[in-house]
Amino acid sequence: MNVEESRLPPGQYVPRGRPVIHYGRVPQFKPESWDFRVFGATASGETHAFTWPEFEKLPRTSVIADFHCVTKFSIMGNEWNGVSPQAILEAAPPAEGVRHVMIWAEYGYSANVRMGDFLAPGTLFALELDDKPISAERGHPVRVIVPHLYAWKSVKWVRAIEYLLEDRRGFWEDRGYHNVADPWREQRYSYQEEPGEGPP
Ligand SMILES: Nc1nc2c(c(=O)[nH]1)N[C@H]1C(S)=C(S)[C@@H](COP(=O)(O)O)O[C@H]1N2
Ligand SMILES: [Mo]
Repeated sequence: MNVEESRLPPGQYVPRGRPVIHYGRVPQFKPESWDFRVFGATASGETHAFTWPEFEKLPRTSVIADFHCVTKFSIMGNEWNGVSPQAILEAAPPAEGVRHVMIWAEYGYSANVRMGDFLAPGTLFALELDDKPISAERGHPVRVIVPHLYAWKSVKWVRAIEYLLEDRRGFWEDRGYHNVADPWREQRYSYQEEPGEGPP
């Protein structure tokens, strides 16, 4: 087994090239009207909004990670640079009791993650891939990367996060996909969920 194979979760393969996939159209980035909102159960009870110049100035960090789509391809060794979820959490803290986060994109696409996955070391609000700004079709200007979960949780064109006091399903989780989505456990479909892994 070579290194790449040992890094591949069960059932995954490495394709030629780097596929691009998403549901719907690629949105147009308008820096003047773009904002990033933190809403739901915030500690202050208020929504916090970052403008593009504010968001761009947040401290940056890099993550090198593989990327696993539930349709079974994996893209290995991507270098992402961007803003850590901790930086956003510090600027707009959640209320006590928040254990889940809904990540929202343009056009209403969403994915829910547990707070532990949101704050995991690899999770990032990425602005760059391999030293270049993220391309339009890969999520420009900002996409989330949750590399340890199936890639539908890695929301492109992210515009908001919502702090949840109760877990709730996002776009694909509501359409038959697993609420947690750990590729190492092949958590692909919602029928595989164990008690406690999804909303009641
Ligand atoms: N906003 C948005 N983000 C999305 C999607 C989408 O349809 N809309 N698709 C997800 C899925 S299923 C995958 S596999 C990855 C694909 O990312 P890529 O195009 O960079 O390979 O984006 C994820 N993020
Ligand atoms: Mo995917």
